[in-house]
Amino acid sequence: MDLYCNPLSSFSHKTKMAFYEKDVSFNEIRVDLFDPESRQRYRELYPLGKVPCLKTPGGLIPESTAIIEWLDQYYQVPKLIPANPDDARQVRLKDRLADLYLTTNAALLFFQSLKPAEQQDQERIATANRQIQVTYDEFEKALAGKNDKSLFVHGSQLSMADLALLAGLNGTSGFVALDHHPALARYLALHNQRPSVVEARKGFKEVVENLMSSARR
Ligand SMILES: N[C@@H](CCC(=O)N[C@@H](CS)C(=O)NCC(=O)O)C(=O)O
Repeated sequence: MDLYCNPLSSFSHKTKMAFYEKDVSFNEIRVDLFDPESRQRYRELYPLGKVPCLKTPGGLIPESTAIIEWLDQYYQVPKLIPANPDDARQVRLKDRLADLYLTTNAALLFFQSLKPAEQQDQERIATANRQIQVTYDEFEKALAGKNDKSLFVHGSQLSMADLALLAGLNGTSGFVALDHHPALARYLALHNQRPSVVEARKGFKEVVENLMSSARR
């Protein structure tokens, strides 16, 4: 299986964490999102040009959540989406909240921060900050009172919602501090040590630093 991804992409991290958690091997193909030729070549495979995207013998699967749903169907251990429909629905909801209001806004804040102050869109930045705060509040409620052994956003086991949340927090926590969200801060510190998380984020810091130093030049 070929997984098209990029080290800067939190949605790629989320997907890679699922592969590592399940110990399923894959062939990583890095798409250089900053190189027009590489982007064009990739669009011939997947016209929307978004990563991650998984090429399976049965066809192409785009979208981080859809990839994890597929993985969970064919490689069931450990389950990342609970079998119980109510639990599954809640995991999917938290996955959506993390993707739409954390990860997406982290990317927005990051790319805005690379622009000179006078070119930054303050309205979009304010909206992103507000959505992140509100989403932090939601996740704080889900985590409050849990001990380290069951510090997962739904129930007492790792799920797709945790992968989405960890991917999102990796980006947002650099912009919106977790000072007023102690359970979330403890959650991030704990899971940042998790081997799947460490492995999935390899290369991320270097790409971020390169982009920031080119923006300063
Ligand atoms: N909803 C998608 C979002 C994917 C996404 O936005 N990927 C970004 C990188 S994190 C991307 O490919 N950006 C390149 C582009 O928009 O052309 C998912 O969950 O996979």
